[in-house]
Amino acid sequence: MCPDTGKAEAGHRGRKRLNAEENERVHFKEENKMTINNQAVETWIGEMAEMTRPDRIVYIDGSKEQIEELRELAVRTGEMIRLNQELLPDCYYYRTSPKDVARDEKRTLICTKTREEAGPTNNWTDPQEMYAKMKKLYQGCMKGRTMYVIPFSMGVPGSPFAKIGIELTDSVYVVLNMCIMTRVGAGAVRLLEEGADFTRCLHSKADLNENEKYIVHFPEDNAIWSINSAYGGNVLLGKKCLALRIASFMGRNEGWMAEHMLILGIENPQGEVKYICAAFPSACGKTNLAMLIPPELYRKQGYKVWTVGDDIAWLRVGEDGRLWAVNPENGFFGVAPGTNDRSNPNALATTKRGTIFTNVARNLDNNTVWWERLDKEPLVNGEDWLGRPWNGRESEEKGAHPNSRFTAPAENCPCVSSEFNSLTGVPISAIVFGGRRAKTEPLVYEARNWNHGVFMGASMSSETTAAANGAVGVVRHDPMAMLPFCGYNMADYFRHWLEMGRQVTDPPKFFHVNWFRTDEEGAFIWPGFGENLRVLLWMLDRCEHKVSAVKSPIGFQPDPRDIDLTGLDIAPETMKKLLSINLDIWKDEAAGIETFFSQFPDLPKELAEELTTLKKNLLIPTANPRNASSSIAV
Ligand code: GTP
Ligand code: SPV
Ligand code: MN
Repeated sequence: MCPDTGKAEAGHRGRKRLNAEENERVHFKEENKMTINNQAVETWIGEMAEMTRPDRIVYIDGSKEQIEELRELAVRTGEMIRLNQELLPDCYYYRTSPKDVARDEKRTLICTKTREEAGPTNNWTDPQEMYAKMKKLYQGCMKGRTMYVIPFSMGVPGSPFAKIGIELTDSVYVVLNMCIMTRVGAGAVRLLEEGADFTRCLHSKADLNENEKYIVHFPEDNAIWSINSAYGGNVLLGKKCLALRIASFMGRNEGWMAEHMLILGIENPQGEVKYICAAFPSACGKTNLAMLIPPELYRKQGYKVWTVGDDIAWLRVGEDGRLWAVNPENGFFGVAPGTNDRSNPNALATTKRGTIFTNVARNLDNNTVWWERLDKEPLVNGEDWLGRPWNGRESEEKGAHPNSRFTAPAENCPCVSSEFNSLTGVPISAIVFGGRRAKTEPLVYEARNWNHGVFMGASMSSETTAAANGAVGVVRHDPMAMLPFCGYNMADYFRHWLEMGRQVTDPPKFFHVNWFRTDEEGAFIWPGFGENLRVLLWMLDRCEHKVSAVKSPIGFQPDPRDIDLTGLDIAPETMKKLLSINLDIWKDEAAGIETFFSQFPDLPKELAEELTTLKKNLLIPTANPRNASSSIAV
């Protein structure tokens, strides 16, 4: 039985029953009691409480004391495990229900007034119908529980980019994660008291009934309702739900953009920093690229990489006509497997304090955490992500779930940018699109102009990953890595991108990358990770007109000699292979793009024109890189 509801326990194995006496001792210090002096806020909280019937309502101020009390509560109820506080201070461990381990795209809806406004790529139901259905599910679902009120800001409060939300939840795990991922408390409350509008976010884990799980967005009402999940993107409503789906809708109406992009700064030996945004689908390398450590050769020269964001960028046109970006989040919800001191030492360092680990394996020798490829030695005396005894030497199964995650404060990150809290953001020199493609996409190429860049993003495909429920490794179209995150009709989203291009008078350059090309044996050809800097530096050289490029049917490609391979064991032949495109494969690709686009009756004509150009270009043989006439001016 679930301790605080009396309902059947659908997950959280090993959770202790909380007796009435213990429950009594759960209290919050008087100074933590707060109110939000805003009639609309009070009315809404009252209505939601009326429907969900919690025993108590607790306002979250984000203070250290309150967070500590909630951690203690979670440990007492068995919801979380306190990890070794010497090795991992303030770190906790959490397991979700075994079937609640990733975003659930099938159960994620965009409920606009008309189906057309949500578009062909989103699940849609009439909002009134969905409200009615969900009200039934929410009825009394917080009985015996506490409703936590989390006022939060996406972006630094007071920044022109910032948006305010309030999440109501019955999950302590959600509260503690939101306190890492967003800016909770005073700043948001001040803006609310000044009358700021806010996104109404309601979450209940209810009884984790997977057949009644819904993550529903009502963009026209600035509201998000989520029920029957306790996993990351489904329940940390500031993240994908607000900062992408709702924000993309707001951005279209208000003239800005919400994108599934990392933001990084590259500092050159002269101390100049240039910023790049990159959109890759889930589990395709955003966190890793954002925290990249330059290869030794570059470190010695003085190159540095600074992390502004690893997942979401909000972009506006500055007064100078450039595109400026902020990261609306305050922490990282990163993929654990594969993170180690060679692949991403910065991410690993970020998780050493104040981090919540979800669905990784636990090392019982020292009460720390473990996941696949953390180190060379397999975990021997462990517990897998399902809580079963696990010995990595003997077990055929994985210790950590492939989508197991860490939630870590950005301030822990050794390479966090000094601009992380900037109110105005950072100016963007380049926008990069990319994904996992075994064969089709070359290592890198450049768009001819803004519209071609939009086409490049709109026609992107990538292999699916464990970040969402469903098959893994299936190639699907994922425009701008936003297929699961666009809060309105994707044809209108493309139109908005094109419109933004008309407003940006000093535009960034667009590039497409693929770190995941494989050889005949299926092994990755490009070493990736830190070495990706070599490709980024070529991009910046292009932005600064320092190198020429070669025309190809799909865009401008580097002269292979312009990507520095010093110190890498990559033969020039291999580089050529990485940059090559196969015209037959690309003809199929173009046909696939045409089919994908055909579902949008209202596709902007600019994209149809770009497709026509691509098809025309594919009949032309690839230019010889050494042929001067095919080089374009810098
Ligand atoms: P989300 O948090 O789901 O949005 O994922 P993400 O885009 O931040 O991806 P992340 O950086 O966590 O990487 C996902 C997986 O890809 C990890 O297992 C990484 O080890 C792997 N990966 C990241 N960068 C590279 C790379 O350059 N080359 C290769 N081969 N693998 C990479
Ligand atoms: C992703 O899937 O892109 C994530 C994880 O970053 S989640 O927050 O669950 O969406
Ligand atoms: Mn990530």
